[in-house]
Amino acid sequence: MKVEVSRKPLDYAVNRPPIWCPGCGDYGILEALRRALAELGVPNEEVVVVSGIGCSSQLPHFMKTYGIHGIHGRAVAIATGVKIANPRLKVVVVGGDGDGYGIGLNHMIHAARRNVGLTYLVSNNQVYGLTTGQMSPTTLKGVKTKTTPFGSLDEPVNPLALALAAGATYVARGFSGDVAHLAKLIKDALMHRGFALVDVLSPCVTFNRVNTYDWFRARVYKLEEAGHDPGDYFQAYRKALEWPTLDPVGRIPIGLFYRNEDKPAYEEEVVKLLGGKAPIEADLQPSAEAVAALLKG
Ligand SMILES: Cc1ncc(C[n+]2csc(CCOP(=O)(O)OP(=O)(O)O)c2C)c(N)n1
Ligand code: SF4
Repeated sequence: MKVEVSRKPLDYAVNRPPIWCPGCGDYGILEALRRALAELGVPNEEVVVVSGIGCSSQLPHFMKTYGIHGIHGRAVAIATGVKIANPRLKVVVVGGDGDGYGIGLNHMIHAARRNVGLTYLVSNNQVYGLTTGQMSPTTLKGVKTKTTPFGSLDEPVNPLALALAAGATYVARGFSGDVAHLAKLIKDALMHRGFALVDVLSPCVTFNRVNTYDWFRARVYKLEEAGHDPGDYFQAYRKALEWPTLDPVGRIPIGLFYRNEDKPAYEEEVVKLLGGKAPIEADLQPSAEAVAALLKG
C-alpha cells in the first residue's frame, strides 16, 4: 500500500541558511519553489535542481533534493540530459538572466522547440549580481550599470516573446515580491507536460537601484484578472510584447501567458523510440553486429 505523506515547504530546506543579501529576490523564488513542491507532495528524492553560475544559481545548495551547481549558461543543457535519462524526475532549472538569456540563451530556445519537460525558473534581476553589477541582457535601455556608465544603448531581450516564438508550451512571469502567486505558477509549471519557462521579476537590492520592489509593485498587473486567455497563442504573444518591448517603463503583465498540453514532451518521444523504456532502464549498448552494419553503411 502506498502511504501518502503530506509535505511542508521546510521539508525541502537544508540545515544551512541562504547566503544572499538581505532582501534579495532569490529568497522569494526559493520559498515559492519549496511551497510548490510541498503542495504537490513531490518526494525529495524525485527532484533535481540544476543551475548555472550566479547568485541565483546557488539555489540548489539550499534545497534538500538532488542538485547540480553547473557551469555558466549550461544549466538547461545539463538538465536536458537528466530529464531524458530519467523522465520520472521533476527537473527544475534555476539561474539568472545573464546565465539564461545571455551566454545560455541558445539552450533555452532548443529546449523550448524540443519541448523538454523542464521547469525553468529565471531570476530576472536585469543585472549581473554575482560579478557585482554589470549590464545584463534584460537591462533596460538607458539604465546605468558598472559597464554602462552613460546608460545602456541596447534594447533588452524579451524572454517571453522569444520562448513563445521558439515553441515553448508553458510561458509565465512571476514576481518574487508575490510569493503566493509565484508558487502557483511554479506548481502549474511542475505539472506541465513539456518545457515550462517561469521568468521571475526578482530585484537585486544591491546592484540594481532602478528595478526595485516598489518599481515593480507600481507596474505589475495579473493576467488572470485582465481576462487573458492562456490558450490563445497570438494573444499570449501580444501580451509578451507589452513589456519590455513596447513599453519598457509602463505596466507589466504577470501570470500565465500561454499553456498548451497537447504537444508530446521530448522525453516521451525518446521512451517511445526505446520501446517503452526510459534510457536509464534500457540496454543502450549496441551489439557488435549492429555497429558493424552501421559502419558498413
Ligand atoms: C564562462 C563564464 N563566463 C563568465 C563568468 C563570470 N560570471 C559568473 S556569474 C556571471 C553573471 C551573473 O549574472 P546572472 O546570470 O544574471 O545571475 P545573478 O548573479 O544576477 O543571479 C558571470 C558573467 C563565468 N563564471 N563563466
Ligand atoms: S548581489 Fe544582488 S542578486 Fe546577488 S545576492 Fe545580492 S541582492 Fe541578490
